[in-house]
Amino acid sequence: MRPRGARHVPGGSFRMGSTDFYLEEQPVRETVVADLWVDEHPVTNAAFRRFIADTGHVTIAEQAPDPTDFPGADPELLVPGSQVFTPPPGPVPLDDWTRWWAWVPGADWRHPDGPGSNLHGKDLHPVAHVGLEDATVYAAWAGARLPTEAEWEHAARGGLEGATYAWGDEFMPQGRLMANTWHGRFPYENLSPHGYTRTSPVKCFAPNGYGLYDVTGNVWEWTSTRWTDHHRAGAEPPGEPEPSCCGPGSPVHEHDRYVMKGGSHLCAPSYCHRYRPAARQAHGPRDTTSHLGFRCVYDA
Ligand SMILES: [Cu+2]
Repeated sequence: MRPRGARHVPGGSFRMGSTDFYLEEQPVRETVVADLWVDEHPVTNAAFRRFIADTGHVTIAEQAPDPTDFPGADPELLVPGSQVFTPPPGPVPLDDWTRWWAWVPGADWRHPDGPGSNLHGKDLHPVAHVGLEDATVYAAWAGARLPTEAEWEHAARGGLEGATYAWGDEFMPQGRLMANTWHGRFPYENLSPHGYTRTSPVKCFAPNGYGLYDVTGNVWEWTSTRWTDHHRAGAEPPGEPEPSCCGPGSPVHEHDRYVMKGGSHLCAPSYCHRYRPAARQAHGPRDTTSHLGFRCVYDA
C-alpha cells in the first residue's frame, strides 16, 4: 500500500559516490538497496506542527543544553537556541563558517530566523532546526523511518545512473533553475533568481525521475548513517575536509556524526558544490540549523 505522500523507488544495484568532486565521496562502488517508498518532499512545517500537536514532542533546539556536555561554557549561553544563517555585509574568508552562522537564543522550528520570526506563509516550507532525534521520533510517529545514506542517494539519483545532478549533467539545462541553491558571491551576495533567499516551499522545482521533489538544495536532509570520512574500508582518512558553506562543522568525534545529504539553499557553485546526490556532509546529531531538515521512507 502506498503511504500517503510517498513515491515508489525501485531497488537494485547502483553506483554510489563520485570521483569528480570531493574526496569523501570516493571511491564509486556498487551498492544494493531494496524497494522503498520515499516521501515525495521534505517534511514541511505544517506536517511537523501536526506531529507536535499530537505528541507534545519538545525539539532539541527548544531545550537548554546540558552543562555537562559543554564543560567550561558560559552558563548564560546554555539556553535553548539554534544556528541561524546570518550573512555578513561583505566578503569574508571562506574557511571560517562562523562568519555566516550565528547561534541565536530562541531560534527553533517555529522561529526559523530567531525570536520575532515565525512560520506565517511558511506552512509548506521544509521544517528546519530539527536534530537527528527529532527527525527519528517524527518518523516513528509517521510509521516510517529515516533513510540510510545509500537509500537517500539512490532515490535522489532518480534513475539517472552516474549523473552529476539529480536531473542530469548540466546545472541549468536550457537556463532552467532546477533547485533552490545559492546564486551570487557567497555569503554576502544572494541574487536568488528563483525568488527565495532562504528556504522555499516544497515542490517549487521539477521532481526527479522518481517523482521526488527538493532532493537538491532547499534544506540538507538527515540520514540514519554514521559518518565516515570516505567509503574505503580500512584506508587512511583523506585529510582535512574541503571547506563548506554548510557549517557548522562541530568539534565532535567522527563516530558522533551522521551523514546529511542534498545540499541546501546556501550551497554556492564557487564554494560548496554539494547540491548533488553523491555529496555528503558530516553533522552532529544535536546541531540544529536553519538549513537542515529531513524526509522519511517506508519499507516496501
Ligand atoms: Cu553547501
